[in-house]
Amino acid sequence: MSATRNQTAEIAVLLSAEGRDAELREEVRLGLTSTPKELQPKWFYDVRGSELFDAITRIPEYYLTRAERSILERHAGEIAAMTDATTLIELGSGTSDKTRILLDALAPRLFVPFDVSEETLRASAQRLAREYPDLEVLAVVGDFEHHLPLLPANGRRLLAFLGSTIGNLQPTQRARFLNDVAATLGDGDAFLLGVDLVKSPSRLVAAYDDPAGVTSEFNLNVLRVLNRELSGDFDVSAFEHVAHWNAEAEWMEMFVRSLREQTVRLESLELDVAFDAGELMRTEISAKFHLRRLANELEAAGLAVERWWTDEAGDFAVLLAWATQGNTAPQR
Ligand code: SAH
Ligand code: AVI
Repeated sequence: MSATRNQTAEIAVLLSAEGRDAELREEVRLGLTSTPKELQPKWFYDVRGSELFDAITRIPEYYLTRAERSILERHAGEIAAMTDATTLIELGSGTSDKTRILLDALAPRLFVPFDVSEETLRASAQRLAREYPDLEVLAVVGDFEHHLPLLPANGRRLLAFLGSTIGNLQPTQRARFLNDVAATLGDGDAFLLGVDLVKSPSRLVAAYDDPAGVTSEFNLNVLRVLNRELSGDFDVSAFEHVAHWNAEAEWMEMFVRSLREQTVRLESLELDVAFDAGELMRTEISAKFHLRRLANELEAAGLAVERWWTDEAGDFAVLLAWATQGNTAPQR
């Protein structure tokens, strides 16, 4: 894959609209016919969903983005010196807002924002290409659960996965993903992972159930996605947002709760879905981590944690790791 400069990003599509549609249909059919019902969080991110997530990052209760930004601001120079990367790849890049801190410190030759949400990715990649005229920007539309082996392999790479998006994967998905990351990293490539840490349930619930109702809008938006993409007739006003701390699993979970007994039709799937009054459908988990335990998990997947940093309050952490099998960290 090569890219044209002139302040324009090149776009590579690994996940076609047809491929995405087929996956959406399969996952939604499975999720809505299971007991309990469940949807995968990656369907949140249509254009409106990405805008709503962006708004979430600015609400006072959602400390995650600010905490991660403060870590990057303080340690990006160190990360750049330790990795010496010439290519920065960002998985689940969204608007690549915090990434600018890494771009400024690293000054890589190539930046590869990677996301499943095509329109948001295209817009933010073009914005970055204009802002950084000397940077080659190659945006990749793909799914990080399927397409890691297809990432460009130019130069020494830093693979960043920020925002604690890893927490949105179920433990089995997470283990598979970490194995894929380890298999993808070549000699001297590094993995930079941002994670939210376990803390008081009251702060966590406030972060996922803000009084302004932005998270509620974000959550319920997934029903609008299904209405549009699958010719559904969800009455969004007949559902409400629920955020709950699952103490046993140590994750926040979001649900939509049916406010009445109702049947929803998804015409494209020729599927009628019955909801009881009060029935919960899970739309997201957001796991919270203990650093030592997470480092062991990375180790088991073949990733050796070299360093981690937290913000001053100890709310959030950024870890830097190398693959252990056949790979070596850069000599310093
Ligand atoms: N990294 C940014 C955005 C986080 S929002 C930040 O830290 O603020 C999560 C992002 O991951 C969204 O842009 C969403 O489209 C993307 N995403 C979710 N699941 C994905 C998947 N399976 N493959 C690729 N991108 C995914
Ligand atoms: C993208 N992801 C890490 C966010 C999170 O905190 O789990 C999505 C989100 N859900 C509710 N608020 C934000």
